[in-house]
Amino acid sequence: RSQDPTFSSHQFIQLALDNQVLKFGEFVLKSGRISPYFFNAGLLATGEMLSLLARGYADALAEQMAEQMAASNNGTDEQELVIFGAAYKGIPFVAATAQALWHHHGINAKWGYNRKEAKTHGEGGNLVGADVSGKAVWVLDDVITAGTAMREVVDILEQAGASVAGIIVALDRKEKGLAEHSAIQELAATLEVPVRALVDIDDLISYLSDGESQYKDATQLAKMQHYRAQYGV
Ligand code: OMP
Repeated sequence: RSQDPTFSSHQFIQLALDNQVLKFGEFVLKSGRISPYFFNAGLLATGEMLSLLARGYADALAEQMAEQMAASNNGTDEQELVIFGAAYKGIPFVAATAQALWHHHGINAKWGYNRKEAKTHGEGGNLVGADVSGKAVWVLDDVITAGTAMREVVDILEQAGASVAGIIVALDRKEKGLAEHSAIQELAATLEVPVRALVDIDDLISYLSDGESQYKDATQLAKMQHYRAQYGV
């Protein structure tokens, strides 16, 4: 058993299904949509799953940094990486990702997060960790459906004088946002930044249709495809 997992979407989906992080049934979403599946990132609650997730975020960030470096003048610019996780679920993810960036990529990222309740004593404020003011910050989050949660995080950062450098989510459900485009496409277009996902609904659908998978299930697959036809992009 690996003590040092590299990210694979196949392994991530399998672990998520084995641990009920991904569940099938009938779920009312934040957007009001009724979904035949739900991804509960709060249940990524083992060392193995947290490490795999953090590795996924870290690998995606390292790739982005390398691309930006290659695109910059002569490829030698020192790039600063600031990462941000929104309360509450984003907090352990951003901390674990900072460690994975350091251990696996030698990248010394600055990391921070917000509190939900502003502190009125001590240092005050509602941001903790790296100072994001004046910085372009990468946001890590769990799931994107219609994009509401992510727009709230963007507001928090803008109020703190930061801008968004890019967004990485664990799962992109690839659903319509405010209009006909996907929530991810809308965010990428309005913020003009890269938005990436470690896995998406198509990865999950192909996993469920794979003959090798113990989760292969024609009825569930049909429900997923029906939902996808209604809300998907
Ligand atoms: P949007 O704000 O519509 O993009 O929904 C994203 C948020 O919904 C996430 O941050 C979660 O709080 C929650 N959610 C999940 O956690 N898992 C899902 O599979 C679906 C949702 C959801 O309600 O859409």
